[in-house]
Amino acid sequence: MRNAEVAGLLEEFADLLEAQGVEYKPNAYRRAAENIRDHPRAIEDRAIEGGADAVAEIDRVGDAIASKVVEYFDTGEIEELEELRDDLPVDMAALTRVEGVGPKTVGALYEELDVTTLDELEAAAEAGRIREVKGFGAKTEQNILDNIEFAREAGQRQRLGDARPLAEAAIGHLDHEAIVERIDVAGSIRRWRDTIGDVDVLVASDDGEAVVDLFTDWSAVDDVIEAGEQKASVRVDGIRVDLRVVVPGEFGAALQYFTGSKAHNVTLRNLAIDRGLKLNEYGVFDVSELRSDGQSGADASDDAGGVEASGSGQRVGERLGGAEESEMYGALDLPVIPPELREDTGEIQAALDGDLPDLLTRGEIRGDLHTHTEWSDGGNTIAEMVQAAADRGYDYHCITDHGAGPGVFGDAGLSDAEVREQVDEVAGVRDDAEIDVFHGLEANIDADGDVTTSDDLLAALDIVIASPHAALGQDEATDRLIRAVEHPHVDILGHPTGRLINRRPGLDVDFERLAEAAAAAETALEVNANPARLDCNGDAVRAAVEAGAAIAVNTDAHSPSELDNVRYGVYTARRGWAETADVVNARDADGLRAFLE
Ligand code: DGT
Ligand code: CA
Ligand code: CA
Ligand code: ZN
Repeated sequence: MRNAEVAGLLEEFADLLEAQGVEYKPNAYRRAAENIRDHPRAIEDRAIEGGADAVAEIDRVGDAIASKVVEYFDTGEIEELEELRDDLPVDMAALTRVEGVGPKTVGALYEELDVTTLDELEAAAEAGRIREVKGFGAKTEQNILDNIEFAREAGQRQRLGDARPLAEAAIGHLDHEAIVERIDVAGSIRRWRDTIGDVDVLVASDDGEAVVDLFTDWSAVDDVIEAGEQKASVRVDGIRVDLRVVVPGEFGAALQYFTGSKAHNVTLRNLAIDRGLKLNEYGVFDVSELRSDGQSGADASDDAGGVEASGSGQRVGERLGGAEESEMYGALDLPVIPPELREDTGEIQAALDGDLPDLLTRGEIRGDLHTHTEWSDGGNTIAEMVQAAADRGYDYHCITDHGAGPGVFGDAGLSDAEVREQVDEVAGVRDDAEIDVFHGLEANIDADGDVTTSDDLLAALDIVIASPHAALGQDEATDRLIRAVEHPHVDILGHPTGRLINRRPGLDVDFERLAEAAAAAETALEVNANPARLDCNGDAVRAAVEAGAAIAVNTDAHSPSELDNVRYGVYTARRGWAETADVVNARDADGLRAFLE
């Protein structure tokens, strides 16, 4: 699938047009890009088999854009895009990652100051040249300086929501082949970190070269970075994927080792050393009988089960295991520690004490508490969203369209009168629905922490989410959010920091203090499962759980398919040690009602 690649080109097209002051057209390109990215079929199949007409069948993709897509697959480039790039030879993706710098700013700064890269932008700001440009001031210049480092780092790591589907596609490509005995992801992607440096895939096979060939021949691969006998690295859609192949008898050891984190492994290995054990990527070994000069006391190779001489320095002592990850932890009398916890933040001690959390699981989520419909900026009717929830086996569903307020643009936010109108439609859907339907609102938190919907309307609704959508550049927002959490009608604080991963750092919040206030006010903190947000993140969840605050894992879905993002929220909550009992939407409908009351 090259959908993401094509979407990226169209977005660049949009940015370059906007930088030149073109109106409307950029948004048409962006909407087309979004739908091509989400399109379930490979865009290249449509373009090559059916031509522009078939591409234009995708919602919001017009004839002009469709023919550019076809041109791209026919010729390898889009001529008009090449011309735009020549006119404006800037690193648009990097520059627009700076909070407050959009395509128009990039266009102006190139025109006036020849800024093309982040380094040049920083130099211009430091020299005080940006404030001299018409339409810019000292404040904008300072803002750029403050945000440039975030933008630089954001370029280095991928969002989990982009990397995880890619990892699963890699596994799908490799898995069905007879030569692959076992396969799993490792590294940060197995730990469900919110951002990913590279994707690690681990395979058990006796024929490494065949697996490497299969991997590098994968049609999605844009670029083979390196390929050896037992490992290879490739680039797909700008994301690096590392493959390692090990013999089946060492799969568990390698999985444990390459899952990391490095800090977790260091602490675990030290624990092993204290017990006369050696833990490495090949297995777990009893080295208590070995002499201190490093000579093998026992005959290691016999016990290692036919391991070859190479690397035998690592395979010393009596082999206790390595085929299964459980043998690695088991040798230390530990249960397998869930990958999401492996950050060396107390999980090994908890495992030693028999005190690992009873983590939330995906199947325990009973309903989504934060979803949108076409009444605000969603794409579907109330009935369609409720049916989609029922299809997913949920017990209940909450409709929470946007209320009008700061940060909600155009007619996306409902007036009080519209919310009251919506009550009737929800009631109608409720009568026919297979599951319980709750009617709520996503209200807005203004810059001072006030909720901008009238109290009597909030009181009439089943559920109220309050979210920050404006003034997201505030340095210290804890008191602002505490005000919202303490509002008597607010049930859930939605996406608390307002961050957008790699795009906007979000509010600066002291989560310990916020969580204490939330616990006292019995307001839940949301883990927004939209992969662009993952907000609260794992650390914030941990603070919430420790303070006794409730968690809600919600998708903020604007369409049925986005309900499936819930897994990103569940794993983010797990990274924060959230137990089933901490999560309000892991309760049944009556339990939820009790919480809301
Ligand atoms: P990333 O890719 O930056 O998001 O983070 P990871 O954790 O996936 O790191 P990566 O891809 O460099 O390596 C995967 C795992 O392999 C890592 O979590 C731990 C293990 N590992 C890699 N290199 C070393 C090393 O030099 N020492 C130790 N102890 N472990 C390593
Ligand atoms: Ca990695
Ligand atoms: Ca790696
Ligand atoms: Zn929302």
